[in-house]
Amino acid sequence: MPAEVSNQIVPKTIALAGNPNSGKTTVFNALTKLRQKVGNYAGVTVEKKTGTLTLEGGRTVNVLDLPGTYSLAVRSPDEQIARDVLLDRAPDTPRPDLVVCVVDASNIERNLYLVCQIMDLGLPIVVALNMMDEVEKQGRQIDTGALSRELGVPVIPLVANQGRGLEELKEHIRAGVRADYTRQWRMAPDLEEEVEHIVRLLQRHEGMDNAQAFSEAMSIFSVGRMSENATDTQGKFYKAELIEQINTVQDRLKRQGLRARSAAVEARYAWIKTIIAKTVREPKTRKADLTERLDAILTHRIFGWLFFIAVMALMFYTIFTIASYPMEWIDSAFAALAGWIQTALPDNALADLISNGIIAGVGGVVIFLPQILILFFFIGLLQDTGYMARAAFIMDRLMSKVGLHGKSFIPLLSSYACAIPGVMAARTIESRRDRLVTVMVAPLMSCSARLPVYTIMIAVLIPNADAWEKSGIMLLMYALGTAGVGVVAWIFKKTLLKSQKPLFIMELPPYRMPSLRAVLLQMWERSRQFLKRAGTIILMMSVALWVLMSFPKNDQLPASEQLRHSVAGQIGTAIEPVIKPLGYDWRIGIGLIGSFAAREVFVSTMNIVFNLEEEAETDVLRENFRRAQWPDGRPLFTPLVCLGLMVFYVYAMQCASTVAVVYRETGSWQWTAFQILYMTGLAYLAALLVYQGGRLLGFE
Ligand SMILES: Nc1nc2c(ncn2[C@@H]2O[C@H](COP(=O)(O)OP(=O)(O)OP(=O)(O)O)[C@@H](O)[C@H]2O)c(=O)[nH]1
Ligand SMILES: [Mg+2]
Repeated sequence: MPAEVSNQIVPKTIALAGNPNSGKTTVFNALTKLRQKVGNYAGVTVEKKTGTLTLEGGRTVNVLDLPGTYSLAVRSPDEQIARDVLLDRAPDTPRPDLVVCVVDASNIERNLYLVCQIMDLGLPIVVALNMMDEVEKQGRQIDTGALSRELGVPVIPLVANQGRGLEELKEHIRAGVRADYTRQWRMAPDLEEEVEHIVRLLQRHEGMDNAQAFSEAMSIFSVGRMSENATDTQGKFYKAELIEQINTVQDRLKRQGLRARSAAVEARYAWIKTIIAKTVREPKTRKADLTERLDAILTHRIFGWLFFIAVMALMFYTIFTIASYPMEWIDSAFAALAGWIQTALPDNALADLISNGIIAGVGGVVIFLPQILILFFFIGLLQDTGYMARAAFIMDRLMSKVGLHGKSFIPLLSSYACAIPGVMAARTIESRRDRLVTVMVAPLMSCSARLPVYTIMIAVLIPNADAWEKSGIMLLMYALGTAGVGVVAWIFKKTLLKSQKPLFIMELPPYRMPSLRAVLLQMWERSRQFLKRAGTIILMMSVALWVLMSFPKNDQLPASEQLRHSVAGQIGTAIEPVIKPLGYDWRIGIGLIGSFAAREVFVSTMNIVFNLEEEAETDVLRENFRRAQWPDGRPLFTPLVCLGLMVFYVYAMQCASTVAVVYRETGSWQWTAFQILYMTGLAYLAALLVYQGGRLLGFE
């Protein structure tokens, strides 16, 4: 083995680091064959993910996908995760022995800043120069060989989403790596001298190596004068003697008006500029590209909104039209299954549980799978084209009035799909208070689990409506949720969580052709979760509710009275006085209580309710709804009740999984409990307003 490669090591753990939206997860998925979510906006990955890369020859390497970050000076929790791993402060993760810096080559200058900071850590580095296709489109040329020589680290051009360059990257990992570059950027000589002084102190007192000591010195400078109980990046306490000496240096710098931190930023950028000048050739002429032309319309003050509303309306229209066919197939399949069970099994409690409990409950929810698929097809398109970031941008204009900024909108828009990723995406927000406000309001956005409830209520409300009318009502529900977010956030910002209006910094990524794979992947992933919910939480709730609705059996009572005297019926009856002002009877009460576990459970519960009731002549829920009556013969599901129920589900926090995630992300059961209470209260008031207000106006 030649001497010069003898100190190369084959890495055991590699980390993918880079700016947000530079393609880290795309590279990660390609290396590990996993399917983590990618999307064309900043802040898709907010947790670190681990996978395994199998190299030619069978050797395996751990791969870490990190959240994107612009610099190692941390501002938000997701960036903190990336920084902790790189500085070896993450207790559960070994320090990577190779960092693959994924660089968005079409934004090379800004991206190299992080590369430069990571180089200061002294770890072996490979630069994965991604998005080379976009560089070509821009008409620029990057001399990757020269770039590698100038930086002193390997540079591998990549088009990760087409799989180009990945073999070279793997080959590089296999061949082994080492850190044999030196820092090339320099600050003013007297500053350098002082930095050097501290580096020597750290080496002597703390036993750090040169690179460790340097990055430690830079972070000491960024904090300023050290306190008595300062700790190093490993969390170890500094010796008092060392702190004193370091503070002497800091004081001296201050007297001379030298600012190490900003000097380092400038020096890094100056170095990057010289590298860019030597390695990047700009096109002679530049015309406005597609992104700029599209954005002139799509982020326009008026047209931007019109387009957004049109997209949403189209989405719902498709959901109502195309989805209705497969929904009918699923429905008849379940009906056939239930019929077969009834004939195949003797007429006993088990048959009843299967056909009236499980099939009615789970089947009643699974029917909605086609709608969920279509919803996620659209959401996937919006995310992968880059339109999502524009939607956040136009919303920002409105929402800055209530004190929320654009960064809250990615979490909120994600909550249209599901509040869980939405709440987690709030990690990208720097200010703790703004993060908390976002978490508190995110579940008010209508998620996919509301779809079944809305759909069924709309079908009862306007039986003969066409798909456009149905879409209109659906759009209204989504708008009500979004408006609720605005109002509630505004109140929070005025009262409990006062903070300054944050600066709006959000990147608008270029529009990209959506990758069909990424969209299909998300549809698949989401449907899997939806079906898993149906098979677990909904199944369990269906069985539990069936038991509560079937027992105790009372032979003295006529069959039609059995349900009412069951445990569930008695609970429903007990809360009837509370919900009667909303126009609901005890049967709806059972549905409301059941759906505290998950919103879809409302639909499955009502299915079970009407299947158990003797007079039910049909399995079709909306028919049963239309036929349901109060004891005095008045119809139960009047238009106002349907509308009120929808509005109730717009605002109510009926989702145990979201509650769990909110608790995890806020770390506070007080805030978690508060959220459940305020949302339930809001839901009740809104439904009351619809029902009683509507009656005052003469509707029924
Ligand atoms: N044109 C082009 N697009 C790419 C390339 N690599 C990734 N993309 C797209 O860029 C977008 C961002 O990719 P991600 O892999 O989610 O980026 P990330 O760095 O993980 O982003 P965060 O998790 O938000 O930090 C996605 O829409 C990808 O499909 C590439 O080489 N060329
Ligand atoms: Mg990512």
